[in-house]
Amino acid sequence: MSLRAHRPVLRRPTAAVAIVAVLAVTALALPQGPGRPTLAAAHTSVESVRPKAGSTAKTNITIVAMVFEGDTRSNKITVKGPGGTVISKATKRDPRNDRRYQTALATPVKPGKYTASWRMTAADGHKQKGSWTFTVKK
Ligand SMILES: [Cu+2]
Repeated sequence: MSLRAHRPVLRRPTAAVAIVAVLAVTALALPQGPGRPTLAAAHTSVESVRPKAGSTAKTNITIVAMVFEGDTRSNKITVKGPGGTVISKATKRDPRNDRRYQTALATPVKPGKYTASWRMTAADGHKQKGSWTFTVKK
């Protein structure tokens, strides 16, 4: 399971601090609001998933959802059940929040082990992926 997204590998901490400081100052100088350029937006990580990793859901589950910590361009969630059967439908982004995604599931969902995999492109263009598992019981 890798809920955490990739982190930048910075060999020179002092340089990293300088870059962050420049970006922070630049971000402060930019106008705020939805139209704000995403200059300072870095690659991001997962804030939360539903159902939670390692949790048990009931067979009446209809949605798998994700929230990222930062802005994203796109994301695709694929949910596979017993035997590798894909039960997720198209991934939809919240039209008002580019950090939130969900997919409807083909119902009824059978009891068993499920894996939700995701492939996301962050606002900075970096591609990231990960997965988590949950169980469905009657
Ligand atoms: Cu990145």
